[in-house]
Amino acid sequence: MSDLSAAKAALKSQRIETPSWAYANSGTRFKVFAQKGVPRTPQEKLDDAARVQEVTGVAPVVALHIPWDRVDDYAALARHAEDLGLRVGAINSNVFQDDDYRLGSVTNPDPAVRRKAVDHLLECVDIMDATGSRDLKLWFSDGTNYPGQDDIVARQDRLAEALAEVYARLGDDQRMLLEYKLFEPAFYATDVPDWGTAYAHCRALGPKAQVVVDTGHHAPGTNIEFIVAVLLREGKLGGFDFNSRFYADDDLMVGAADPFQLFRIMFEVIRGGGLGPDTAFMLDQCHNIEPKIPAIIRSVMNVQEATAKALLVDVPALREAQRTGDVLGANAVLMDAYNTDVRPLLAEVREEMGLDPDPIAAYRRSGWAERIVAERVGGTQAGWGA
Ligand code: LRH
Ligand code: MN
Ligand code: MN
Repeated sequence: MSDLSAAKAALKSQRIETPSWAYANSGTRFKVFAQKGVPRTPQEKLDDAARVQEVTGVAPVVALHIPWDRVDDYAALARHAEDLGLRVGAINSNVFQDDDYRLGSVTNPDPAVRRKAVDHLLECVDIMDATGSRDLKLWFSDGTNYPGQDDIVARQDRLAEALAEVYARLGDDQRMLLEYKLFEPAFYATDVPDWGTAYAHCRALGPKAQVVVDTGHHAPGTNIEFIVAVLLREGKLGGFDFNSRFYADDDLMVGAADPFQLFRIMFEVIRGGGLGPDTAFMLDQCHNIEPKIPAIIRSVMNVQEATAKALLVDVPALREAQRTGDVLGANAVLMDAYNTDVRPLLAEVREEMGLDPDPIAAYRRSGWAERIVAERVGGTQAGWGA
């Protein structure tokens, strides 16, 4: 798309979902560095998310994580979101932080543990009903550490059975997003290690089951945009967990490590018709050493910049170069778009949306950072880290 007004319209309507846990303290397995002013409750995480939305205008959706965001009254939490101009995004389930899950959750050899895990997933669907959330996000830490520890295929069968029970519980407008991850915490065989395994389960389940691509969950060198293109072609791309990695599942700001990869991903998203609301553009990040709210604003801007560049690709010129076998010409079309400075275009888009052209500066001026340091004492940990 090289039509500027169409590109601007697409940028204005794109929605980026921020994760509640990115607002809270987090760390590595070695240390959680507590920051001043972090939220103490799920409500306060939403209060911070509203500041990101205020200055970016494209981040009105907030993903929750259960039990990290456990409250007595989820409908009231959703009303709090609504009062702030937000809505509740994906409900992220957690069947990885309990002693019972040492040998797995839904793939555990013990049926009682599997029951407990499935009951949690069903509870997450209840929370979706109460909050109006569309997406149930499933990530399983299940797997084995040693060859022979358990039967690989039996574990797949148990997984399929659990997913089928949860799938049957979904409402008409609800979806299940299945996330894959190559390794960690299982080090020999993860039960959902790759997009192929996730795809096979989703395909068997039906149209409400979709794959979610966490950009940090692949082996180094994996061509993630190829996976995105194939999933879109199959109608099975449910969304993204965006973040950056240098080594493993680093959960750094999206677009920080490899903005070119993010551009290539967004180009395939646009090419495959995936920029609309059927794709959940979620962040899944932890800001361990940097200030959290500005880091989330920066991440939203990084996604917007990659999207803007991808929208600027001269597709007719690209197709012509491809048709005539002009290898260098085709590559040059993509690189021209990637090398365009889209910051003035995004500043214009923001001004047309009634926003400050510089979201970070607008946030700094708002005084919110000073206010939360003064008002909030004893922030909570997201649930990550030691
Ligand atoms: C697992 C994961 C998954 C979890 C989130 C906190 O590594 O990416 O999405 O729910 O981190
Ligand atoms: Mn993730
Ligand atoms: Mn992860």
